[in-house]
Amino acid sequence: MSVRQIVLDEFIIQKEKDFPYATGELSALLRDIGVAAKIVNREVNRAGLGDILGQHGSDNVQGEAQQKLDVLANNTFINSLKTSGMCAGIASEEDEDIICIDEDGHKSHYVVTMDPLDGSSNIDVNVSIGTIFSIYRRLSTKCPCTHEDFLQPGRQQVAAGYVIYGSSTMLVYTTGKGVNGFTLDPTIGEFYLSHPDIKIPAKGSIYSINQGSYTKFPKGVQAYLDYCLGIDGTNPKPYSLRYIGSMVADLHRNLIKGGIFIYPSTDDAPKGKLRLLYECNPMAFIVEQAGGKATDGKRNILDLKPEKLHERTPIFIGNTEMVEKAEALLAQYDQATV
Ligand code: P6P
Repeated sequence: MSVRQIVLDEFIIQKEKDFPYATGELSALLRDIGVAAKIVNREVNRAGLGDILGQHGSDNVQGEAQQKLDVLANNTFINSLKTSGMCAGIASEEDEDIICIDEDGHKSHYVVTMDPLDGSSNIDVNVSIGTIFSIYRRLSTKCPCTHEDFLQPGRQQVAAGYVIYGSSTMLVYTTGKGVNGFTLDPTIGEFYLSHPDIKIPAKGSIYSINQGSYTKFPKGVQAYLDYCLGIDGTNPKPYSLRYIGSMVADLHRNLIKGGIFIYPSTDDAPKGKLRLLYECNPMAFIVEQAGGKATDGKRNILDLKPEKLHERTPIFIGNTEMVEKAEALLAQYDQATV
């Protein structure tokens, strides 16, 4: 008789034993995120059937046109976290400032940063998109929470994860003791453990970057791309370019198959495009836990001290060997990537 696969909630509770002082608060918070992911999944999967496609008619704090699903996903996760009673505050890529939840004095110990729907420009063309989140222990002790609770180095994350709404919907997360992936069975609305203890392959032959911006990249990045393509003659087996334009999808593929994802600085965006709090820190925590590496071209992403809620950083993330090859070429061309 085949052993029934374990569901997300059971797994979270089982793993609580890894933390001797666990109060169950973090477990409850992770379960609440799982519930919100199921609600967003339902809307994403029927996006073409209702009036949920297209632009919302507003811009987010990044100045990016919000898709209707961006707003729905943001509100869904905020509402789920507000009612959980386990979250003291939220910083969302979609909102200019933090959202403090503890006005009623309930002393939650955790805050959440999130990109509620990353890659949303791909919604209308049915390309995989995702949700990305981090959980930190709050530093403040009084209610409400403060900005310092959210401006912690990524190394302080207690958990990080993403949901990929793709050919199947998966939730992948870490609490600092490895990375585990769960696949949603939509017929019963349960996430089942499908990818236990994910490790990024030691070698990779996929590179992911918006190569169309080649001429705007630092010379060291151009040199790395020339290496990937075999143009500089030193790479015996040129790599394959795979780029979806949805960070969660690109990173999930590279996590499973091996590869490097790069969003570097460019002439017109010296800090790159991706946000440190909402995209780079959670993904760096996950990839590092899976045996990979994530830097800004020089410094480990998780060691960066955020100064602003929406600050951006260049990112080189994936196999350690590939990231270090890119870093070596950046150093050789002595290009400051930040
Ligand atoms: P570009 C999506 O808008 C996003 O934030 C990431 O998911 C993705 O990796 C990146 O931007 C794509 O940016 O400039 O290549 O279109």
